[in-house]
Amino acid sequence: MKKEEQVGKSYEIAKERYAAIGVDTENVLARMQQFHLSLHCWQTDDVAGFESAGDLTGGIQATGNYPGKARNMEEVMADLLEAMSLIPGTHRVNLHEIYGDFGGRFVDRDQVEPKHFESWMQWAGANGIKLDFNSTSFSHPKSGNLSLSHPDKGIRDFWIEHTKRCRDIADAMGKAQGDPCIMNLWVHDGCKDMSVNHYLYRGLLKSSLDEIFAEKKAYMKDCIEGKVFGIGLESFTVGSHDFYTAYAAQNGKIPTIDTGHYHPTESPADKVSALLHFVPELMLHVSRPIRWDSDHVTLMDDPTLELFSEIVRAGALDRVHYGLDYFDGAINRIGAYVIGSRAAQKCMLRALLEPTAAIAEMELAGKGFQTLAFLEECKALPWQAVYDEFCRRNDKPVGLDFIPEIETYEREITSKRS
Ligand code: RNT
Ligand code: ZN
Repeated sequence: MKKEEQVGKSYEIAKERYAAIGVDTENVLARMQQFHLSLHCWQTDDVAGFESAGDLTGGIQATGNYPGKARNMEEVMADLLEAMSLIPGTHRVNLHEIYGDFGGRFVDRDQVEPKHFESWMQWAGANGIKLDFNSTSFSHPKSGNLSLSHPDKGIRDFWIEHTKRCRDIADAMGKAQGDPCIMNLWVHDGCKDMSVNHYLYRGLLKSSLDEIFAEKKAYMKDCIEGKVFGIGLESFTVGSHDFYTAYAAQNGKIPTIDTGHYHPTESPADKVSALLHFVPELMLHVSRPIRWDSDHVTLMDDPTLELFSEIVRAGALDRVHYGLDYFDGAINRIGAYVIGSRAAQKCMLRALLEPTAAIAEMELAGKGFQTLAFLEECKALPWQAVYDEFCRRNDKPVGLDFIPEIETYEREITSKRS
């Protein structure tokens, strides 16, 4: 039997199995088509960007030196299109400020303008891709341990200016694409060691944010991302989860949940139903932390399944923006993109295939064992046949068929980069 035929037959059986528990797989497939990931451009080059050849700083680290990383804008664009050609559905691209088209000149962060992203906007338009954006505080001589919370007004103003300009760029992108550009703000600000100025730093960050957000923008949305600690900034993080949660709730901003930014036994998934009662929307940075915020390639693991299930169970599918945020330089970077993106889709698919309403009713009726039995059964139902069908309908490789495609691209393109 040919693979195409196998996929079709398996799907027909899966459709019946799901119908038997009240799940309409056609409806789920239609919703999957509307599920857009925001692919983080920084997976192509280990967060290097086009500004300088300096080291990655700011408490983050990309490990591995697999050959073939993208060296310029054309290569980043080509790699993104290659990855997208192997992922079913339509997806967005998430840019960092350091990936601007600077024309070979040095454009400092307080000088950046929408024109530096003109070529990205054209490329996105031509390929039917929507863009999201990030300000960049790391890897710059003016960003030591502190940026927006720096006690020196000159340095603080530099980063305020940078972030305001990034909002202008995001706004221009949103306007051009006729859909809001989701702009994330993450600053690494923190202390390596003991500090008695925590309250001061957080006060400064708050007033910097107030200044940055003072101007209303019609075509972009602001997200703020906290974390626990960064490398070299182990003792204190100014923009902690609590800080940004309170700020977002008070100011109607969007918290970013990066799945690597919590204590090891803390559940990012559990935050969904709590935060969504107080903030308008959520942004995700789906990653895979191994012992720390290591940004390993996203997999279909329990934390990610739980996160997507909580979103679906809260009926909040359209209140969440689905960014990815991992950067593994140890394996083929296109392969990393494709595995992580498809894993995130599988998590969403499995969440959508749950007969949530029926289980919720059982739970409310006090039917404890039946609830557990259903949840347990869902793990083993033939969701994979539905994912394969999703790939087939999108004319994308089914199963492992993306491996030879990536190997060809490696042989012909990425392996030739020095
Ligand atoms: C760092 C944050 C941040 C970055 C990107 C590159 O810990 O997760 O989102 O990974 O902005
Ligand atoms: Zn992140």
